[in-house]
Amino acid sequence: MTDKPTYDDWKARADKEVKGRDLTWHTPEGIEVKPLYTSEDTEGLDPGVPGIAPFTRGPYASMYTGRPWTIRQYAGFSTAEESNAFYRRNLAAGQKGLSVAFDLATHRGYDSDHPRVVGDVGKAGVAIDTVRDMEILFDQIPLDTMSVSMTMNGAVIPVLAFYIVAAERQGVSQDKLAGTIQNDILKEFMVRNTYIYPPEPSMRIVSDIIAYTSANMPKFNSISISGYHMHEAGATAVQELAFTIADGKEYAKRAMEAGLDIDDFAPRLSFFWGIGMNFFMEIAKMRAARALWHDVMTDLGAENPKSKMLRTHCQTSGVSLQEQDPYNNVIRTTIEAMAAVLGGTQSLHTNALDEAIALPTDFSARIARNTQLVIQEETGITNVADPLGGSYYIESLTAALVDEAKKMLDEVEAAGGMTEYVASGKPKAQIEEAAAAKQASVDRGETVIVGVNKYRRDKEDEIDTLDIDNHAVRQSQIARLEKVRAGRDEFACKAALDALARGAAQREGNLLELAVEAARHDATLGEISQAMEDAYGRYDTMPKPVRGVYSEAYSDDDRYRQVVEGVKAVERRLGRAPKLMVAKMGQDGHDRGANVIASAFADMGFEVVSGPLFQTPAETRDIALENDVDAIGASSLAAGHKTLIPELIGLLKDAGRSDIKVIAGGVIPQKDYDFLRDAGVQGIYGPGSNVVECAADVLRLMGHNMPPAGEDLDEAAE
Ligand code: MLC
Ligand code: 5AD
Repeated sequence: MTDKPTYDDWKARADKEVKGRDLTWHTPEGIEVKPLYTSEDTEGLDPGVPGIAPFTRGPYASMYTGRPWTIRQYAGFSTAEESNAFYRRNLAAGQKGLSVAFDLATHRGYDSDHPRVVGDVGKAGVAIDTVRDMEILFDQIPLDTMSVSMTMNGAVIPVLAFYIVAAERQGVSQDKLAGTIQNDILKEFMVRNTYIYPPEPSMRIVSDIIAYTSANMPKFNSISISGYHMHEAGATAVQELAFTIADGKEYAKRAMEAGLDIDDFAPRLSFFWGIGMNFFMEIAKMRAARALWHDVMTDLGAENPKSKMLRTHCQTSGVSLQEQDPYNNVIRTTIEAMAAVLGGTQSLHTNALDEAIALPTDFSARIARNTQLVIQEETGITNVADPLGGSYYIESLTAALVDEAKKMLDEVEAAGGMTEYVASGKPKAQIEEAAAAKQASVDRGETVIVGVNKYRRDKEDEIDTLDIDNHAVRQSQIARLEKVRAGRDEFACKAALDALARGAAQREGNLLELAVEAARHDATLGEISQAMEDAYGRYDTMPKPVRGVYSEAYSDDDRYRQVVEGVKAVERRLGRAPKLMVAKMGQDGHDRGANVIASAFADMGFEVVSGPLFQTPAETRDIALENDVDAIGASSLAAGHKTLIPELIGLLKDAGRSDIKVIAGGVIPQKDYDFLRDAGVQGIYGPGSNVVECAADVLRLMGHNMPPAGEDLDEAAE
């Protein structure tokens, strides 16, 4: 009998084949992935079985063999009527649960008639101002049987109150409501940015909701602790894992400090992961998360196994999808959906192929939904629980992620817990560094994106995308708001709002309970938010872009050096560095793109002024004039570009400063380019733009002609 071949035996063979080339892969999380895994890697690693602690292999014993994951497509746009019709079409076509996307005005606690949100109403989600809107949103959808997730964090109190009261008006009592509210404010301060109040009162809101739902809504998940947005902001798998588990621990500790028994609320804490293209890493991440959560909850004293059992929703990655060659996005989403399922998700959203440009159309939503239906019903994947369990690679990657995340969790603990750590700005900065490094790696072609930085087509196909008439939505919302205000008992409504304001100011009562009362009297979302804002104030932060990531990644790159030289030439001419303001107008808080641009341009020698989030065009103009900038880069990811950017250009003109160049970047459909150019926008940089080329272009706008990409430095110097 011959001896069993070892890893070393294999390595000797492989080395010969590749002539000694090092085949180790260093992942962005700093994990070394070997070219082969064997039983030697899993000695001592036993992940157990699904449904039994530590749940590494899945929360339920039978997993999909008993019940498949919930096909839960996140959606919402325009008015409640239109979103309701969209939901009902989707449910008829095989979707199983609902997931509501609210518009940006709603997220930030403003009624649709508020002057700050003129460009935001009905964009990126559905506009909800009153219980009446919520009733329309769920018209003919039975809330006692349909599980509904609502992605709301900032204005979480009024939105959940509206949902409870809308159900009441449907004849469904709150104890029957099954669903989830996102209610995860810590990650808003880190990456998603739709907070309203400062961190401390925001944390009180989270625990008041946990207290209220655990007492009154036994089937409702009080929170969806989300790594997804960190992932989208550029976090590595280890960062996403560690910061999310740390967030969960922080919420549990706060609820316990508020007097709740851990086993009374922990079974209804749920999670949410982003699933990107690093296939096996994503599967391992989900398994590692379950093992970590089990340990964290055990340490906190939980006894009920359900308290230690991590259940999760997943969404395929938005940032992994591209504007160029968009049908490739169907392939990407399929692969990511497979990772989510092989990782054992309970609920899943698959993105639509037009993600990089607009919200889904009926067509693109159908393909996205069918991706899940095909996996569920055609592949046999659901017939075995955790089919990858025992894979040498998966098990050792899972263990490596647990170890790495534990180190980061210890750091958070040493800093005094996640609220403190978030307040220090460290996790945000770490994620932004990872994001800038990733962008640099894409720009340099080290990370391949098919159809974007490799195999790019000469001419792109046009695809139909959804356009929302934001003006019409706003008009119809305003009309309904007026009707609701005219029809309510003003005295009772005011009394309920006053009680809420007192509860907020004096730390008395439960804020959700008080808001439910106000909602029963038809108080609006803006009024309920304002009642709490009076006590807490509105929270502002200034972006602080990271430095040095681009210059390091590009230290040996000729084109980069050319651009840096160009910046210096402009500097010599002007007697100061060229100045770019990076502006985020409207209520859209997606700032990964803006931060990457700010950080890269600063590295290339520009003076960068980063405007605060949520500006009006007039505020942007003021900052631009104060700082006497040469150009303004408006970053737009949520469809406000057609209103906000032209308004800014008009204001600059009125101020006699049409010399300030306005450029635009982000999620902007090609079909809007002409409109923006006619409005005076001088450069438009959609998804997939190369940041260094973008800087070269900005120099050109400033009258400094760069040689085209590809010419070397010597030619350029001639
Ligand atoms: C499940 N069940 C089983 C079973 N599997 N029973 C027997 N055998 C099995 N194999 C039971 C469960 O116990 C449960 O009942 C019921 O079936 C439903 O299963 P679930 O696992 O709870 O699934 P679901 O209801 O879909 O809940 C999934 C969840 C939840 C726990 C992850 O929190 C959720 O739906 N989250 C969605 C979050 C979401 O959509 N977010 C969108 C964010 S978009 P029981 O009685 O035990 O409840 C976003 C983007 C942005 O954030 O930035 O805007
Ligand atoms: N409808 C559908 N999907 C949406 N997303 C965000 N808003 C909506 C909406 N209104 C998805 C996108 C985005 C992620 C945050 O959620 O995929 O990348």
